[in-house]
Amino acid sequence: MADNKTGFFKRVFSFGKKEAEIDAPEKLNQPEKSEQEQEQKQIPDLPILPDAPVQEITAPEKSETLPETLETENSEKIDQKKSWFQRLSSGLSKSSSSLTSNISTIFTHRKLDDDTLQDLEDVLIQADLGLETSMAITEKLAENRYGKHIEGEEIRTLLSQEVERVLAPIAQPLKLDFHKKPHVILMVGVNGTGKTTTIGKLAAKLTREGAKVMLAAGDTFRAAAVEQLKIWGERTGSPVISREIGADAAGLAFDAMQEAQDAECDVLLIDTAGRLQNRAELMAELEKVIRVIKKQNPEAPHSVLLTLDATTGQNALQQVEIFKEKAGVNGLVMTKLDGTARGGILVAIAAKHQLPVYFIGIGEGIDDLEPFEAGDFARVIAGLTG
Ligand SMILES: Nc1nc2c(ncn2[C@@H]2O[C@H](COP(=O)(O)OP(=O)(O)O)[C@@H](O)[C@H]2O)c(=O)[nH]1
Ligand SMILES: [Mg+2]
Repeated sequence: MADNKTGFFKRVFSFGKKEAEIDAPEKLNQPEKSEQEQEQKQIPDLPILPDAPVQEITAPEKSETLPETLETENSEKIDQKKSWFQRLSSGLSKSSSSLTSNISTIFTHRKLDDDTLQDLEDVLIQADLGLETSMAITEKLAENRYGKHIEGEEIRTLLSQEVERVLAPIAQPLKLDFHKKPHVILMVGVNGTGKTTTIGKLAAKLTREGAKVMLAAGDTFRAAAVEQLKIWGERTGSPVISREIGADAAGLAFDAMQEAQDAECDVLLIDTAGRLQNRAELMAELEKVIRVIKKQNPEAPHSVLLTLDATTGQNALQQVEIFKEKAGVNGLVMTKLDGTARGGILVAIAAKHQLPVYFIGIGEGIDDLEPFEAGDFARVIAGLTG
């Protein structure tokens, strides 16, 4: 079914047996199913789900499948027509143009010497790439081109190569194992970083693929947050589990786990209230939510995703550290790469933390979230056009 489809989803989620082998090796020891049993399993309610175990699911082109009800804004319609690379380029234009214009300024009519190398290193550090990557780039340049005239284009190419080298290991697809029923994704992060929006965008991607998705409004502090999630629930046709304002978030998560299991959902996306990483009592509350989820299923949450707002720059590094320690974050989503000059922070985070970055957000719209691609990102940030 999926073999003839190509497109971005291949990079987004992996499904099926391959993943089950990785995540649940004990499944391999189970006896082979009879052909009849397998045949029965081939009549799924949800054709894309792991009942077709050897398939890696790919997505149809967005423009073909986007239901009309989701086309809410003209700007979104226009965006869909552009390729992802173009959209990424325009989203990241502030980051790349400030970087590349500073590089051009340094090298206009100047040779590559100690002064220009130092200036370049400063520019790269200012662009939030981190000391390690900035030094690696300047050292590489010094090795090969010291004392010579060098063109901006050559530096941009080298910059792109070095950035890609750092990012490649952490640009991974989010692997969803639908054998889990549900695969539980807990979304955590500082207030305003894009947790709820990212849940909505992910629910849209998943439901478009036919997955049965449930949402849990775990930000029980704010009525607006619950309403916001309900709107995403309506847009994506996903039921939303919510409680009255002020209710215990852990209790809600517990109930949502039960409901998602009873309803045989494929994915349960649990929202949480935003919290600063340095507020111990709020982090303890998050730990409690996780403990309670584990009471329902010791393997859950299967994915703990941290949303990072690219506009916050260096503070994101500390957020990763603490949320990783306290909440067992095992993947990142970087949001708001549009409209910031600080997109280079992704490179510093990659170099430091080695956590997979599954998605990047480049806008508020339903389609403004895409799987993270190291090569594209590196070329765009270095100001290369193709
Ligand atoms: N420009 C831009 N805005 C975003 C992005 N992701 C989220 N937002 C906006 O950021 C604000 C906070 O997002 P929200 O999901 O409520 O954050 P939360 O507090 O972590 O749940 C909202 O206005 C979102 O529309 C993004 O990738 N780009
Ligand atoms: Mg929220």
